[in-house]
Amino acid sequence: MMRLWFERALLPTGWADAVTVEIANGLVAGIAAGTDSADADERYTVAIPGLPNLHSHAFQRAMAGLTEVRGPVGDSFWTWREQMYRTLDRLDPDDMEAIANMAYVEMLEAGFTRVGEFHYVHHDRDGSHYADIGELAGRMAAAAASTGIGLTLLPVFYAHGNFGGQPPNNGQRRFINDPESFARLMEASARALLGLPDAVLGLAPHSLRAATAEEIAAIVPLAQGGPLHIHVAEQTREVDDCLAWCGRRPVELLFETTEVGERWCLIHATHMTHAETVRLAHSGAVAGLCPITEANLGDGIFPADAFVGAGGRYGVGSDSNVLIDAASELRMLEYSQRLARRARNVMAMAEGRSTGTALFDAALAGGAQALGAPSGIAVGNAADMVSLDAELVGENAAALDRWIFATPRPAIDCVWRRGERLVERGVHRDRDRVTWRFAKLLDDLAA
Ligand code: NGQ
Ligand code: ZN
Repeated sequence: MMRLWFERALLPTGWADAVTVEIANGLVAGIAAGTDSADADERYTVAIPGLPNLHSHAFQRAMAGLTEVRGPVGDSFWTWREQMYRTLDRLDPDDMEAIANMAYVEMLEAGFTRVGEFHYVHHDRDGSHYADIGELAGRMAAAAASTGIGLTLLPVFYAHGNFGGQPPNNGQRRFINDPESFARLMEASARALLGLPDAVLGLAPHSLRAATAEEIAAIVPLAQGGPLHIHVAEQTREVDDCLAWCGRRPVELLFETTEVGERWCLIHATHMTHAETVRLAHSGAVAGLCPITEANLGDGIFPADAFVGAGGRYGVGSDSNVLIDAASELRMLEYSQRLARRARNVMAMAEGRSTGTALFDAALAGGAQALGAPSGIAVGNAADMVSLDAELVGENAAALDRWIFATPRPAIDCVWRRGERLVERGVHRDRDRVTWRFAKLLDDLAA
């Protein structure tokens, strides 16, 4: 049994003072407020729960900052995707693991304690299957094991290049499965997670472009009750292509062909009519928002006020990992709403409510639902916690608002996963080793 003491801690009931957290076997075993610090093993200032990062493509961290130079014509999401496919053509399993290690170290340093890895690169560089079809899934699990981040692995089903079952293009060859090979991939992925204490296995049809409704129906039972994720309506071209093919919009089509409920997480869902927005909100599914990536790729702005006003649930993800930072995701989400609506404190939703607290609470609960693992500092939950630098964020109720909106440099001091302190003074214990390997890989890619 270990005891940590905090001057202030954000508990499910709100802020509490002089809090002792008891930890046993990686779980929170007891919480008491108004306690004496003398009995504690270690003392800290401000504690908040670790945040779930509900959507990541770890390998894309290798191209962060390398796609910001203008090309010959009309730079867009689709030209970025071509660059992404070209990067991918060169990565082998060791590279994939090294990049994931880097991304996961940065996630932990940023206050994310669990990641939903939307894992869609499965095959060798020529498209042939590895001897173990779960080779690369295993590399994601290995990166989670060595860095210590919690993992919800979402093996991705990808079979087509666009709506209507069109054939995939050459850049997509490493992603492709049919339902039969995907079933083997799911078995291999379950094996890869065996050594990880609280790993969760779900699955993800990549998008309605890459999977038909029939295929989605065929693979969903393989999740055995686990989380189900899908990209949807991120770009207006996707909406136009869907309308041209079937006369319906992507979110509409998904609801018509699939039973969408609380196990589902719809990534982006940027372009929805009001009716679609309300339908998604009422379904109980989570909207997986990736505000920094959506801005970076020029996707558009999610109709957050209508969605949350209708009771919609959301969480945040770092997606392309162009910048890994929990506070910045929440800030970007609020600021995009302010800019679009020429208003302030949009996501607070109620008079007297702090915007930072509303954003954080929603992302904590939505992320937990989407990743199939509870969050928050509560008895029985994994002891996944973050301490903030009290000098930067202060110690009053405004700490979350200051952390999200008003802190000029990283405010994270320590991060614990299952009670183990992985980050100290803002630095992960493996940072040097992981960074060295990652820098070498970037040099090789540039050569
Ligand atoms: C992905 N990324 O699968 O990595 C996608 C782009 C696609 C984002 N949606 C590719 N941000 O959607 O076809
Ligand atoms: Zn994505």
